[in-house]
Amino acid sequence: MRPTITAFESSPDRGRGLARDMRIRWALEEVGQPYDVRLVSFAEMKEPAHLALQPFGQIPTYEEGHLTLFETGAIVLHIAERHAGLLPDDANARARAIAWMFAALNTVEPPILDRETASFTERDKNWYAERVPMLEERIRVRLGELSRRLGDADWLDGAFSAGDLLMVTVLRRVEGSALLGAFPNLSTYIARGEARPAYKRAFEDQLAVFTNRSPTGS
Ligand SMILES: N[C@@H](CCC(=O)N[C@@H](CS)C(=O)NCC(=O)O)C(=O)O
Repeated sequence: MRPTITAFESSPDRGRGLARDMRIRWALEEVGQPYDVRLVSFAEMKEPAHLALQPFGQIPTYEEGHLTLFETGAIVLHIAERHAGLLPDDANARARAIAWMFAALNTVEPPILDRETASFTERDKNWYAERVPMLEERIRVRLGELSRRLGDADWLDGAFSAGDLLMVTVLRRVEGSALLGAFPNLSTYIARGEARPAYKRAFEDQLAVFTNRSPTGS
């Protein structure tokens, strides 16, 4: 059954692919599952119809027949469990790939989001200048740990998995920043993810929302 996801009608990143619908688009492209996209405005996201799908008034959501899901981790896991290509067949390797999905969202993303949120909401506060180096140091620690574990491998644990998909989308939030500069293997890792044909199709489709180009045909 063809799923429908929601995405920003007007994303603050103007199509840089940082909005989290990108994770779902990429996962669906990886497994070759066509999908529809319903664009929602910020106002609509806070209205009862959308809150029934996503209790926190956010995107993305995922509807497939009688199933409605929210939370990108849960949605990517659902897609990965029902299609080949995003999780290994071996039970232990599969469990490790799922652990990397959690690591991306629970361990690596939080310090990156803390820094982002502070830059949006605390910039005018007198403590901001003092707080930023501390927030950046927390990110640096995590990136260092991840960089050491990745080493010169292509992916986090064997073949590309849903764990890599989520990790790359998380790391893209600091792409181009000095924070990532100290970890060239992470920059190469992101580039490796971005070079995947499925990533490119997903990226073009989310960008098309802003440039009014036709989607690639998902
Ligand atoms: N943990 C959620 C986070 C969802 C989220 O933060 N979505 C953002 C867009 S990327 C959003 O809808 N922001 C608007 C808002 O929170 O009002 C997930 O992974 O799905």
